[in-house]
Amino acid sequence: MAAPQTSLTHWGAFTATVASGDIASVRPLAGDADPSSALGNLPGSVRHISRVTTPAVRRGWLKEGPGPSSRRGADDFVAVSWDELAEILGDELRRVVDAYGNEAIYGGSYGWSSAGRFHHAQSQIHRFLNCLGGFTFSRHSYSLGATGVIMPRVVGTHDDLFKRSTQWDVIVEHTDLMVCFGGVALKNTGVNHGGTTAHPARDALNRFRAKGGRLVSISPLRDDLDGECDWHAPVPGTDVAIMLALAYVLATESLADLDFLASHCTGYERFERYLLGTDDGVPKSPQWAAPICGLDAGELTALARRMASNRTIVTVSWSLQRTRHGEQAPWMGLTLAAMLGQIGLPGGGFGHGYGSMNEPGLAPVKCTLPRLPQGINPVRSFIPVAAISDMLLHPGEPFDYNGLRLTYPDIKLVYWAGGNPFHHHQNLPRLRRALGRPDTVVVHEPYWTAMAKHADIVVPSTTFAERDDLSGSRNDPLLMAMPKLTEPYAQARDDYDTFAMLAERLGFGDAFTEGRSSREWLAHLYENWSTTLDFDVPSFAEFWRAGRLRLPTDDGLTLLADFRADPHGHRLGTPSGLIEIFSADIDGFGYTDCAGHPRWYEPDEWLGGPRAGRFPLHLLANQPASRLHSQLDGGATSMQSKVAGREPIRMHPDDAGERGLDNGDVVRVFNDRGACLAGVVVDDRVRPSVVQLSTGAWFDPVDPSDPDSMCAHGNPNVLTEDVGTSSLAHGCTGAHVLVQVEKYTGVLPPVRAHQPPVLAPR
Ligand SMILES: Nc1nc2c(c(=O)[nH]1)N[C@H]1C(S)=C(S)[C@@H](COP(=O)(O)OP(=O)(O)OC[C@H]3O[C@@H](n4cnc5c(=O)[nH]c(N)nc54)[C@H](O)[C@@H]3O)O[C@H]1N2
Ligand SMILES: Nc1nc2c(c(=O)[nH]1)N[C@H]1C(S)=C(S)[C@@H](COP(=O)(O)OP(=O)(O)OC[C@H]3O[C@@H](n4cnc5c(=O)[nH]c(N)nc54)[C@H](O)[C@@H]3O)O[C@H]1N2
Ligand SMILES: [Mo]
Repeated sequence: MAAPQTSLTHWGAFTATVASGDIASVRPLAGDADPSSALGNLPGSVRHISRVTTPAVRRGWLKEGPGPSSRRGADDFVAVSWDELAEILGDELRRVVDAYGNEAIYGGSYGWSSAGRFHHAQSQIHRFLNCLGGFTFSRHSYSLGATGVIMPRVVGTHDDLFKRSTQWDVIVEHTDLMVCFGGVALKNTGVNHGGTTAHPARDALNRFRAKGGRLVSISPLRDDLDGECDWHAPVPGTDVAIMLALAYVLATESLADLDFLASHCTGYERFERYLLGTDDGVPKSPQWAAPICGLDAGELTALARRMASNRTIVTVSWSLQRTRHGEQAPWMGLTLAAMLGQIGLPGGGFGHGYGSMNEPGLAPVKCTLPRLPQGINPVRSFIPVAAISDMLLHPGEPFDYNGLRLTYPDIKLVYWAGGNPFHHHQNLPRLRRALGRPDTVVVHEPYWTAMAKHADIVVPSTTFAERDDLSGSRNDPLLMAMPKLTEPYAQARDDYDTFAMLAERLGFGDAFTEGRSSREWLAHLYENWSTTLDFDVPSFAEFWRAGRLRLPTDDGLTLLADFRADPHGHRLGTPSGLIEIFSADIDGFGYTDCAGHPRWYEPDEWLGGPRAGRFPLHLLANQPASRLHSQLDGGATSMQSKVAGREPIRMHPDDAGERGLDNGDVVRVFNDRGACLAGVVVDDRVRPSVVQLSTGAWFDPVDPSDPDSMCAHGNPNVLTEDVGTSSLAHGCTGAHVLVQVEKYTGVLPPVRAHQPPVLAPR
């Protein structure tokens, strides 16, 4: 056994022992107060049965050549050599570019891949495709699709809401009351994009309580805020109605800070007409909200008064914007905080994403980070990221996005590296049909995910454990060396080496590699970066030997403190320079699903609407506690969470009893879009009429040749609707869906999700 080595993932840093070419054990980094249990998925991940061991081509594609096909996801694969792969893939890229132009390549390639800065699959593929002449790209993320469009328009930024959020220490010291829409789900703070070396949120909440701070959690799940708090369990998706009711009390009881609204905001008067019902005759009072949200009007009134008489921070989790009309919750949360007048005061104001990611509440580093230059994309064609199926199914058709009228391009080749659309996208039956449309689908993957199984050309990638890299995350004080832990498994290659090989073949090898090996790139990125700093750092060799480098951080931040102190000197990046409670620009777009000020819209997928008559349970497809998305779903922590081999579905004892269900039963979860199996966990911490089935179980169609086939494993995206948040952002709406649940009485299909497909030699 080699000496233990330290490395890191998006869910934490650790020291690993390695044996027989695989990770044997991991220990969290010393000093991490609350390490993520997902570290338990790492042992055995290098040689897991689901690894892609060879370059492979779908049999039908090899036989018939490029073209639309309904066989994607159902066909066998043929193993090919690296030389054959280079020829096949190089020729196909050339064919598509020559015949249709670079716009016909979709290279948005959304996904989290691994934590290193250099072997970041999305950066690698974008650099490669830019060298090839460009590609149709995607904007924003599944995480923050709505926020990424609405918040820059109304508060001038979205990144700074997280990067420069009010820090935990400031909250502990100054806040009296933390009102948390969506709770502060500690399971999610395990994770940070780019890696994280410490997890301070749990300790911060405990210190906050010990100092007398009070927590209010507004969430359908009790354990979204672990430990003592006032829990209000609303009907999911009704937070905007709740916030309006709180705002109404502030407005009508002279508790709103009119000075702050006049000096730092614009458009309050317009909004207030809506709030009071001046024009529509509907005052958005607690009495109005109560039947919508299922909370008591008196309790809402009392909460509003309490908020006004304390140093209060209003926090909105990211989940609230991953639903239809998702623009409204962060906008209305900001508006509510503005009415309280505490934005920019220590411990008061607004927060977005506490308990969504580790980052909010942590100090940002005072510098940029090393980054692989991606080059320039001359192609202007793009989609909002969650419009992938719409794009593939509707080439040439117009669509609305953020005030623009755009057209979907005609995609011939889809090229993915570092993401799993069968994890992240909604309505998988529709996605399967959409993926039947292009001529060719290429996927780089370490594992046989459903996306790899739906590809025509599969390229085996190394994992982070099989190559040298370095980390870096904007709110993490440590830059970490990520040394190779073991040799690449089977025929896996670094994405960089695959792209370098293809670039060479296509005639732009030097432009892509600049003559550097990946190890030389690491030193180059580090050294280039170090020249941009106004402080000294050790040489790359010294950094690599030490294994980590502590970066200076900006401590003690309060979100928007500068703006509060001097709204003219620190104008926001909005048209008015102020917080826009009314946005003339958005109003001018004339969208029926996103007006000029925050307002309540009834979603289709909610318990108060007609659809609930057929599908009476509200399913929360939230982030899994046992892993990051679909990554390492076959690992120990993830597998231990399964029930009868299926993803657990949590439900209230009343809903279970009504259906004759008990712990350990396998159920069919269904609606008119699809169905999946799941394993029952009965739990009174779930609000009645709500069920929770986290994302991430690998999609496992019982009949792979039928796009509507049931998933045997429990992937909630067979159920979710593929619709954008609104015409403004077209963000992901996967968080919520209405379903019915019944005991599964048929013969249980085996779970084959982690098995590789049939692989024949050529
Ligand atoms: N219903 C519903 N759906 C959702 C959500 C929800 O709340 N509800 N949440 C959404 C959110 S917020 C997100 S961010 C997305 C996440 O969606 P994704 O980011 O697409 O999910 P991951 O499982 O992280 O996929 C990363 C893939 O990269 C692969 N990988 C790892 N390292 C490498 C590498 O070095 N090279 C290559 N080529 N591949 C690598 C992994 O094996 C894995 O398959 O899901 C979204 N989908
Ligand atoms: N362990 C783990 N952590 C993760 C991830 C992971 O895969 N695993 N993914 C990471 C990523 S990429 C992202 S973007 C973030 C996402 O962060 P979030 O979007 O905040 O995460 P979720 O777990 O989907 O939702 C948090 C909680 O919000 C509650 N909620 C859902 N709908 C509603 C609603 O309508 N009203 C109210 N009041 N509450 C609601 C749910 O009960 C849920 O548990 O998580 C990150 N953290
Ligand atoms: Mo995300």
